[in-house]
Amino acid sequence: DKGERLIRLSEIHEHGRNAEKFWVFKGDRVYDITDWVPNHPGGEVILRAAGGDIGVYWDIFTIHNKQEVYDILEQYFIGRFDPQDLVGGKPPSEHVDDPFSTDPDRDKALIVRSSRPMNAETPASALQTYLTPVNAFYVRNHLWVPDLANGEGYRLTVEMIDGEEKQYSMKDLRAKFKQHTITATLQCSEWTGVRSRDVLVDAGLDVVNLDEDIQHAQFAGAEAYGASIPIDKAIDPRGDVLLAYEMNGQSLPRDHGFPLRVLVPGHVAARSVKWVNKITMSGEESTSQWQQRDYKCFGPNEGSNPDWDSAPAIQEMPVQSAITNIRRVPQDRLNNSRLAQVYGLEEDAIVLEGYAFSGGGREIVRVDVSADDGRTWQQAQLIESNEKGAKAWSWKQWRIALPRREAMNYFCVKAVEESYNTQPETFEAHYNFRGNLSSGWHRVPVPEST
Ligand code: MTE
Ligand code: MO
Repeated sequence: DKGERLIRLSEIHEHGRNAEKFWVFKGDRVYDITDWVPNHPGGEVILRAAGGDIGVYWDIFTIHNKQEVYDILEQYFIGRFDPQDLVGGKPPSEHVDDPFSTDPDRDKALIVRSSRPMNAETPASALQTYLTPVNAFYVRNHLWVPDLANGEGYRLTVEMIDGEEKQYSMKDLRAKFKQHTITATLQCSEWTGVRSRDVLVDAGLDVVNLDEDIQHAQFAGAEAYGASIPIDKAIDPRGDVLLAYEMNGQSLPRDHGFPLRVLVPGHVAARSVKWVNKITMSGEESTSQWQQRDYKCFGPNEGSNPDWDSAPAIQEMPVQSAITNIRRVPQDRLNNSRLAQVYGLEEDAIVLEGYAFSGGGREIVRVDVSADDGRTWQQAQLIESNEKGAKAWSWKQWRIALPRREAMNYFCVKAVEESYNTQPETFEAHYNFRGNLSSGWHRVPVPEST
């Protein structure tokens, strides 16, 4: 195209991560991405590419290979690569180390949604047990898994509001503080470690006369992730915030934060920072993308460009429930089963199973199930569990048997927690473009085969 600015490679190199403006190229097109950096869903990690070829990073972070991402980049077009700098008609290739090359191997049972970064779901079959097995536990990484060898060189730094710092090795944490185990749902697992409260007190925090300037505990992960929680939660002896080094009684796997992660029970899992290497007492929330942007919620009408700053970061989770299993039990197999007795069934039945959960340690007190699209309801049996921790940090599993002939189009479930909060009837009513906190009644079509 005539009239397009031609840009020398040396000029692009001058707009690296320490410059005022950040330039990148892709193919022979050059972009000034300065204004995009604060909006980048992956945070400031994008600055790795500043001053060079962003294409090689997209080959690594393959999540970018889609039209909406190309469209965003195009908005920042400033000119073309000067033909003087082309080699064989192409921009010179640049080599970057692939940070994902040392990611751990994963269990084949996981349902992989993206592999770089790794995002993988627990298969429904692994949700039947109360404690989800470690190998089937969902993985949610925003970046790569940091390679921290055997954890021996690992240090946790705690910074007070006056800048005073104290460091802990894994040995220090294990030797110095009382060990605690809690059962908590990210989906669901048991977590062992030491209390953040104990470490903060040891590092010099006066929890009795708390400095009013301290409002948040910020956590930094060893790759580049970060998030924060209100200080009250971090120091509440019954808040059970752990610096965890074990999961279901075994050492944390690398994907889940080896050697140390924060575990903030009752809060959105985004605050449970993995590979945590720094805790900072602060008047402010974490400035990370994941605190300021992604994990917030909006009204159905607010569209995809909402007022991010006025919405609070998601912390405690709302009440939610789901159906995970549906099976038909013919009358002759009901015999005198306890479920059949509880529900007074003497005919073909459908047994439904699932879970219910609420944040903030608020216990699930009731689970209502409907076989007729939400017209009439019955209460499911809540299954007892031996959960550990000061409050109800973990899901409740439930089970119900219903007469088969009552099944209409949909099975529905909704849960009620101890503050009598319950779930909205429809997803439409609280749809938001982030898709966050979608806690409407879970509806599952009545399967043909039942
Ligand atoms: N911590 C770091 N350092 N990096 C991350 O990408 N992802 C967060 C949180 N902590 C993340 C992190 C999010 S959004 C979730 S849902 C949980 O980790 C997932 O934990 P899991 O992978 O152990 O299931
Ligand atoms: Mo998450």
